[in-house]
Amino acid sequence: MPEFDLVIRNGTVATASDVFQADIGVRGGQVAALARGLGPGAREIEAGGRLVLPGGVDTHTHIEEPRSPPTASADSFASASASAAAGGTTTVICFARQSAAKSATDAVAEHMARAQRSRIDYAFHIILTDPTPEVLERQLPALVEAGHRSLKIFLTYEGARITDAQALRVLAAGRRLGALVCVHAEHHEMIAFYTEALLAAGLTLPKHHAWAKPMVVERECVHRVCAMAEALDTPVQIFHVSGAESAAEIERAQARGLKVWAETCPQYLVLTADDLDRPGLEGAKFLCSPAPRTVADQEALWEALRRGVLSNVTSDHAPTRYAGPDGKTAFGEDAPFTRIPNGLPGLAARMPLLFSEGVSKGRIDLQTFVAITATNPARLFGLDPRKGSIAVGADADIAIWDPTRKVTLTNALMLHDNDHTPYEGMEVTGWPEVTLVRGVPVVEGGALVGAEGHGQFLPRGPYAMIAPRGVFPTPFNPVDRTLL
Ligand code: DUC
Ligand code: ZN
Ligand code: ZN
Repeated sequence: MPEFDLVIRNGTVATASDVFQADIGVRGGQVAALARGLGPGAREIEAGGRLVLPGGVDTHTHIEEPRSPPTASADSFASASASAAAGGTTTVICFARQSAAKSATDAVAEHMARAQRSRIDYAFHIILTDPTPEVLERQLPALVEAGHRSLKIFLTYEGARITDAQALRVLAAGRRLGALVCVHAEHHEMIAFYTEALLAAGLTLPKHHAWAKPMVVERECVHRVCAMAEALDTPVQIFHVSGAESAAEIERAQARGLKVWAETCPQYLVLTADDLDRPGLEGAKFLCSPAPRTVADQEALWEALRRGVLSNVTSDHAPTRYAGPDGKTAFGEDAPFTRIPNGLPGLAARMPLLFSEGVSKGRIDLQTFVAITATNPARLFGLDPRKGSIAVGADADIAIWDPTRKVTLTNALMLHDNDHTPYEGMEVTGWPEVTLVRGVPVVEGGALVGAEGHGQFLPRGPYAMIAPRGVFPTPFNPVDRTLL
């Protein structure tokens, strides 16, 4: 009689703090035992010579998000979740987008319906593009109570951005309700000024996208968001930090004691602005916002990851096909950079790139890799102790890695519905062989074996990590309108 549904035997288990030899016994989708020499399982996986890691938690993914025609997202929940699992990721947080035309309640309900096809577990950030009193005071409290404990705002992008005055109201709502506010931080008016000037000067190539939003545009806005977070004593996460100057702003805010967390993404660790300058419209494959920067910025980001200034690495998965009427080239080969949809596919590549460029090349240790790809994001977004680590009682979300396998990245390996990967041809060392979600294989030996609909919604309750500090610049609390 087997003692476990599954035993993973003889592997090297890594968490954010330890690396040790152990078998893992799985029962009912959870880790039931963690010790050497466990009894038999109904199924056994031999993991000698392999790393047994917590499945990745990717907390910034655009999955099946409706877009303005003609462009469209290249993935469904079925394909995006397959892609995530191909790269060792077992949980995603994606976006339900409220707009002037749609209530936040409806946006969440519609996205929940789409997510029923997910093969891996998921939660939502609620994007607020029209944060009216009705949304903030009536809809949001119920949505947060239902487990949607994070909000996203854009300070740039026509049609999505909100003003600083609106951002302050969202921050106040996040503080009152216990929801973490995440911010796309770039100075909208500076970008608009630059863009108008570049177009007028005939500088319209993909590489000029990076000229339209240089680092100062991001650095200023990161500083402003930190100041707003300080003024309202509200924790925030800054999304997709792209280089040294923004990382320095974040470090300054953290040194002041603020609860400011920040992520970066693989595109800022392995691509540069030069990639946008590939022949023809090829550079469109690398066009994302913020723009990729320089090699010196990449090294500054690694240093910020090592020192904990940046706490997590996400994909910002936002796939658009290159070809076709809804693709990056929808407006033709001569399209100006302003007509090229922003965003890169990255769900599958995130962990292999991080492992290879980070662990295999000696930039970070294995525990840091686990921390920034799984444990920290799970904690930051209230998914722990169920997600983000390997521990008795946690979900058996596990990626079994061959740390020595060399793989040349191809689009086919990504298991997404996109027609390209910006990482085509890159060689990585280290690859996930099996990805398990709650003990059930989703990808095994590169083949998709997990069923659509296996994924579960992860409601998130209140959690201490994002509790405000209770520190304001004056003895007045402007959110609750009380004296301290
Ligand atoms: N930048 C974003 O902010 N979102 C999706 C794609 C991108 O490049
Ligand atoms: Zn963004
Ligand atoms: Zn994004």
